[in-house]
Amino acid sequence: MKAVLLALALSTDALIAPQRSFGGARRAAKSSAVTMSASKKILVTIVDNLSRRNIDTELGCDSLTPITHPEVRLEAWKELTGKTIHFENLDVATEYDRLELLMKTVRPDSVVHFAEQRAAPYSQKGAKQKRYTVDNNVCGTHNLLAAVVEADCNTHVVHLGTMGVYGYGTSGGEIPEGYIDVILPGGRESKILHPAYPGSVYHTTKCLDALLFQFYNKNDGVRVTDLHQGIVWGTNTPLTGMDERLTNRFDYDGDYGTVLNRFLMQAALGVPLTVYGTGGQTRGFIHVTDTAKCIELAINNPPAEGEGVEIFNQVAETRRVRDIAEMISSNTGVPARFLANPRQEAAENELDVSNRKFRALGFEPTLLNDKLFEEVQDVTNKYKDRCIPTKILPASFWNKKRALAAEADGEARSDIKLPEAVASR
Ligand code: USQ
Repeated sequence: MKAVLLALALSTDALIAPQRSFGGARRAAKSSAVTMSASKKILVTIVDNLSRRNIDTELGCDSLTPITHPEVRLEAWKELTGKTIHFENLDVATEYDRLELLMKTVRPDSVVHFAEQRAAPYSQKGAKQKRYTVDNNVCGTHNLLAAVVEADCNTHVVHLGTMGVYGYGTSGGEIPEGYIDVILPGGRESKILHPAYPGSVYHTTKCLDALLFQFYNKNDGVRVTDLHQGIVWGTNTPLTGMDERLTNRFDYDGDYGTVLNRFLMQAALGVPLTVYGTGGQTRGFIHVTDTAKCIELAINNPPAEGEGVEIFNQVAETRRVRDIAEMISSNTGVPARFLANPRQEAAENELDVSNRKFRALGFEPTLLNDKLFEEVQDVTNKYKDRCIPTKILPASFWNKKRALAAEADGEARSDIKLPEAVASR
């Protein structure tokens, strides 16, 4: 039996490939374990327009880890595994006809949709980046759904969403996986999508995606799994770690670097840790290897025909930003520096997230730990000469008030630099 997996890539430069052959589990009833039936052959196609590389040029920055050309990555994969991954250079958001043809030709069982601009700060940089994020993300998702319907291929769409759709106010209770039971006026009971409360243009596009999924699911029966993912940390998975040519991106800059990776990298270089505001923001975290495992679980457990959109919270644990900074500081001796927050966000929030559905499918979360921290710091040490220190400071501001606050914070900002000894080497 042959299964086809299409990965629409933009936000990652990772090779998207399942870690083992997986069964064609159709989840007839909600099962409590991953169903692995007879192994089947997986054909993987990556669809990518390489736009993340163009954004590097725009920002004058690059991944700390060197990223090879797609051809080199695919050759390395073939050399190491004997397997071929097909590559299609296609812009999902603008080349609809080619996408539809691809869907009709390949007829994939599953599509993993990563093809979105993924950085909240970049999406707040200015009108150009706001418009690009909306155009790219919303049109890309819509084109994919329309193409699934036109190709009549019954493809299961697995989408990388975000925890940020729920917002980060303190809700006073646990955030469920996607849906909440409500009592409408008149005492009517209903189950609805959790209210959307995005904190950036980027997060807003993921809320809009959720509505598109709801509509195409209701109208055309498209099967969708939306993964509300927390902040990813770490560098490689066991597969991308096999060879330097397969290495994942490691973004450390103020626009694309995510908080934990930034702190680990700053600590490795001796740069004070850039805590925004009071550091009282609580967020969900997940290691990159767990991300890959969760996607595999999602592919293996598609919703049954006629079921609503499946939503999982792809989060291992929640942590407060200043607690993470403290943990890294006490391990490394590198101090934290509290900067005026460039973002319009709650200074302090609690966050209690359910991931019970994912755990029931077999997800065993990797928690923040020193051994994995060391692995990230080894990678940062190896490539530290590629770091452009001026790119570490936050460079996008949510609004004028936040930009002015940063200007007034000149002294703290001027501390964010390499220690003399390292800088003069
Ligand atoms: N932060 C700092 N210092 C830094 C960087 C960030 O204090 O140097 C703070 C931010 O103010 C924010 C928190 O750390 O409160 C998280 O920021 P982040 O840049 O790590 O994550 P975020 O912008 O929320 O976005 C990232 C990914 C996005 C994903 C999202 C998951 O870029 O693709 O959807 O994490 S979540 O945050 O759960 O919505």
